[in-house]
Amino acid sequence: MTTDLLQPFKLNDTIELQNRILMAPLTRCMADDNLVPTQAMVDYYARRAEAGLIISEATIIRPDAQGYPNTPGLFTSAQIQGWKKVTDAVHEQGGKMFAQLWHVGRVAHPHFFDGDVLAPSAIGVEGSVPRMRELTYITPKAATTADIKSLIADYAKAAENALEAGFDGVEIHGANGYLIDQFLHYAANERDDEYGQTPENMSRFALEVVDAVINVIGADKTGLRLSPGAYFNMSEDSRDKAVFDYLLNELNSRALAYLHGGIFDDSMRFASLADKTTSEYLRAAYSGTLVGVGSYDFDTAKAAINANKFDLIAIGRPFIANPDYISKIKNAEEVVPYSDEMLAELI
Ligand code: FNR
Ligand code: 8K6
Repeated sequence: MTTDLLQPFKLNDTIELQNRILMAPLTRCMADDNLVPTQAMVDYYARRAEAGLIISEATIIRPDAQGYPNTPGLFTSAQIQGWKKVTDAVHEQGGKMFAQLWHVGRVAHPHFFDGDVLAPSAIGVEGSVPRMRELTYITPKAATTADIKSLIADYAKAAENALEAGFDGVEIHGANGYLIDQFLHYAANERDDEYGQTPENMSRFALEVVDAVINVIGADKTGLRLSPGAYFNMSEDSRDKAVFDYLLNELNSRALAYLHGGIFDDSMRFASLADKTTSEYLRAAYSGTLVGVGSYDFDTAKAAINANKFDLIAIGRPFIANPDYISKIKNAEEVVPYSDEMLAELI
């Protein structure tokens, strides 16, 4: 029997998706200067409500989480009210939406806030802020234990704020070289305390964030995105796999809503993951619902789901190019190809 991606999928006892096609989280840098979602963002998301689940663009949990211009937040009441307009509009159209909770760690830039750039260790990245090339990255401060406790509390607070803003749940952004991922990779974590050096210690921050969020909103409303292979603002280390093996084994007992791979092209193989792709590695190590992503189209996603490579598909760039992606798929209409120039405006 072949799985129809356009039929409903039960994530768990409390959340049913209208289909298996998720809108991937897509940073657009279009919030206002107080990092509040705008009416254009309300309309943009509402047009995509036919997705099984919209995952919001990465949304910062507090001021020092910011590394790109005009990325929305979830820590002021104006931001919560702004997101409420988005979620109301998505719900009116019959859709569901999770907020992606973000802290960029060492990729933050003090141009955007007062205070330190926090990371697991004082190891910087080369390069500069996209779209603001004059802002080169600085060497971060290694977070103290007190900093770590406050970061965890702020993830939990942002999750609580997300529910107040009407989101159906949250996806913790643990991928793509940002704060949580920095703890999980040897290239960014040289700590010698209980947050570094061993797989158990390096997984501790991720698990403490996950548990703090679950504690506030429930595992059924909590998803997590991970990039076991280093590919963005991060370099590979052959020791990384043991960290993810440990972490995923721990996550197997937590009944998350889903686990989502963080990758641009899921055909990419990682030497550090025994030459597996992101989805192959995650499928083998994780027993719960898995979201595949990374340069899939409807047909390749359908084949992969039917081959049991993952359970749900997240579609990113095609959703930027096609607000009506789902109805185009339903009607077998041609999908407009994505191009980078499309990032200039929300359609
Ligand atoms: C992304 N991606 C991304 N990932 C994430 O976890 N949070 C984010 O905010 C963003 N932002 C973002 C912006 C833009 C412009 C692009 C192109 C990508 C990655 C995205 O979720 C997805 O993993 C990739 O785009 C691969 O999927 P597609 O586009 O091949 O379907
Ligand atoms: C302007 C802010 C945008 C921030 C989100 C990141 C979007 C980046 C899109 C470009 C693709 C980068 C691909 C990196 C993959 C490297 C694979 C080797």
